[in-house]
Amino acid sequence: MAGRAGTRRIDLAVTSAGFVPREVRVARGEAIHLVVTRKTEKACVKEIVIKEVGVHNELPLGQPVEIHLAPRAAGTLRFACGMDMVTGVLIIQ
Ligand SMILES: [Cu+2]
Repeated sequence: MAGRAGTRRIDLAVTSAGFVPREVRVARGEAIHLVVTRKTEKACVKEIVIKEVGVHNELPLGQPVEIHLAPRAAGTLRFACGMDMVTGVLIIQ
């Protein structure tokens, strides 16, 4: 189990263009700490959903929201807004 020191921080912003970046690459088994900040009112992204791992968090404007993940299997995890319209992907290799 990785401690905080071994956890990589990845910043994810929500802008009028959607999630930035839209694609994040992660090593299998790597502990990551996603820090998601919604920076606009002009997007429908008011929450982030990562269905496969049961993540569903509100994204209050301007408040960083922390999500801890340690994907064990290679593959992709989609992240999306609550309506599944604005999306991005975590690529686990
Ligand atoms: Cu939406």
